[in-house]
Amino acid sequence: MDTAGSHHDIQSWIKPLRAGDVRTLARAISAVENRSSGWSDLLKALFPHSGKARVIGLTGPPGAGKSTLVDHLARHYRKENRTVGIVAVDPTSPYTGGAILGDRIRMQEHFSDPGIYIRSMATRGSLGGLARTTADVTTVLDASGRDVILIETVGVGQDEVDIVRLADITIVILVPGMGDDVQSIKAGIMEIADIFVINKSDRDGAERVEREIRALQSLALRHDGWTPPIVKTVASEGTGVAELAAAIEGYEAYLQKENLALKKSVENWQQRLVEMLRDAMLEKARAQLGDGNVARLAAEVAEHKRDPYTLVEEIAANVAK
Ligand SMILES: Nc1nc2c(ncn2[C@@H]2O[C@H](COP(=O)(O)OP(=O)(O)OP(=O)(O)O)[C@@H](O)[C@H]2O)c(=O)[nH]1
Ligand SMILES: [Mg+2]
Repeated sequence: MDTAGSHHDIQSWIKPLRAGDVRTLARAISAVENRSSGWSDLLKALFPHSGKARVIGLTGPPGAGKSTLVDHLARHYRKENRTVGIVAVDPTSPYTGGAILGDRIRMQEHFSDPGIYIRSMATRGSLGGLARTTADVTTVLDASGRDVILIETVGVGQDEVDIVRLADITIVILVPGMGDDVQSIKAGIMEIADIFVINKSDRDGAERVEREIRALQSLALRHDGWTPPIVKTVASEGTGVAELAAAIEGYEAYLQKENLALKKSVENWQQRLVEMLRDAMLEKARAQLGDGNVARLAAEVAEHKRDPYTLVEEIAANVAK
């Protein structure tokens, strides 16, 4: 495990990191991911240099072809001479640090190209929460000068909704043969899609998925007036990738024209600031109470010797001091 070390060490990272040094980048990401000492100083120093990257989130069910698509998109952006950072987040996996086989294989393929940096993250309940850690890692990549950041995450629950909220552009990947599953896909996922991809369109049923998406779209129009395009792909053959890249460009143009990127970012920060504040306050309260005392207080409440309302008020008042 890398440790960030002293404040002085961290300051010495800023320059190489901003110059795009990959080793420093890897170290900085580890420090942030592991919450090694000095992680917050690092982010404080890097934050002013972030905000330039285009962040694209890709989510969808397990095995939908997310990694394959990310891979093609990365190559596409490299051809345009843009540098790419890839964060593969698996909220369902208990493993962390490149334990995802498919991503390892790709990592080797791209090894010779420092213009593509890939990082895998996992472990639900990671320090500070997976969504927050992903956000912080994205900030590091952004500050290091990556032009495009692709965040891949498995679509299963709230965590990845939070994760894709980080993105400027969210791509939801569906596949044929999900039956009525499109209907049961969480409403949240439908709402966050800026672009739909029907991957594995070489299989039967792609048209049906398209019809289902259109039906759902007609029920709930987006408040910003954007109708998410539907792109059919066969990622394993690279088919439709150019169309997807064009759809991304189309949405980028729309964001710019309507000045929506900032608005989205404000909404995102509104939520993140509350979460960060909640975490900080809770941490302070825990530190003040001390470990054993929570159990003792819980026992007193359980035995009805104390009421929890007054107790929480008192603790909150102390934290605010
Ligand atoms: N037939 C077909 N197979 C595909 C297509 N795209 C990807 N695959 C295959 O589907 C499998 C899963 O692809 P991945 O890219 O790893 O999917 P993923 O969504 O990243 O998977 P997880 O990260 O494990 O959720 C691989 O064997 C791919 O080769 C496609 O368009 N058609
Ligand atoms: Mg994958």
